[in-house]
Amino acid sequence: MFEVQKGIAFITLNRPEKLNAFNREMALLLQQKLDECSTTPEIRCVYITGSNKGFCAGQDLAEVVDPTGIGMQGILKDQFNPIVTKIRKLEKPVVAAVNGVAAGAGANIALCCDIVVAASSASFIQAFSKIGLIPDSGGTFILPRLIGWQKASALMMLGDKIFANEAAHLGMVYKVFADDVFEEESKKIAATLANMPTRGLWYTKQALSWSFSHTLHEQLMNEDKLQQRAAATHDFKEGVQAFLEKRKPNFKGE
Ligand code: LHQ
Repeated sequence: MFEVQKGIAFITLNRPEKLNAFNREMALLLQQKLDECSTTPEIRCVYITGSNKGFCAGQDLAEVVDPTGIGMQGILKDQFNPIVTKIRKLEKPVVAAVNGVAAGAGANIALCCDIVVAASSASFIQAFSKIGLIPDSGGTFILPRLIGWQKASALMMLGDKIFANEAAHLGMVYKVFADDVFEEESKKIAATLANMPTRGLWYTKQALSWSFSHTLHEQLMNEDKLQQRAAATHDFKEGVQAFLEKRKPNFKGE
């Protein structure tokens, strides 16, 4: 499901009977919607959640073994890798609102988003090892960077289910909200982001991504370059002006 409201694109993974596990159709549709988010200037934040009680149970395993289906070939190349790449390259903040269980590729797609929040009953499972696979969808890149090698290694090898509070304690999740206020609170975060200086947020996202593969010296130069760009935006001028005039800024995302 896809809906745009007040600068936020709400994407709901919607195969509730399978805890929103990805079949090929849903994976390609998500890619299409992420492209739409990228090219629509009015969209200034993307909010991804799951319908009903799950967030996403990863790949639909029934589709993998279906003799008439696509099999293993191309699942990562055509389905999950482009999703992760599109989220990381999207020049707008992406919020993962993890409302329920997030397993396998579903967990790692959530973790690659810019801000991950979870309902207190939500859980995360690196389910891959339980079926003889390796963690994919960027999990081996992002999880050790979020929580450290040792804990990532244990979660990935044991395939333990961890609940939202533990995930937050480990550093996988920004905030946990009680189930009854989760939707409201997580949408407030998206609303805040949609009214912020969108270009500056994109440069922040870029700088953070680059920090994984650059030295401090290179990163200082990257920051300088990106800061020049941020300083050239309308929103920087507006932010400074509003501060000096002691009023609320009116950012346009430009
Ligand atoms: C499902 C699924 C599912 C189909 C729940 N598929 N039906 C990359 C490369 C190539 C190939 C494979 O994939 C990948 C990337 C990956 O994502 S690999 C990891 C794939 N995901 C999993 O292994 C997780 C499988 N699911 C589970 O372990 C459990 O369902 C979890 C722990 C997520 C939730 O457990 P419960 O809350 O007890 O729910 P449930 O198991 O009863 O599931 C509810 C329904 O959803 C059930 O159907 P049914 O008809 O019995 O009501 C499940 O069969 C179905 N479902 N996940 N991935």
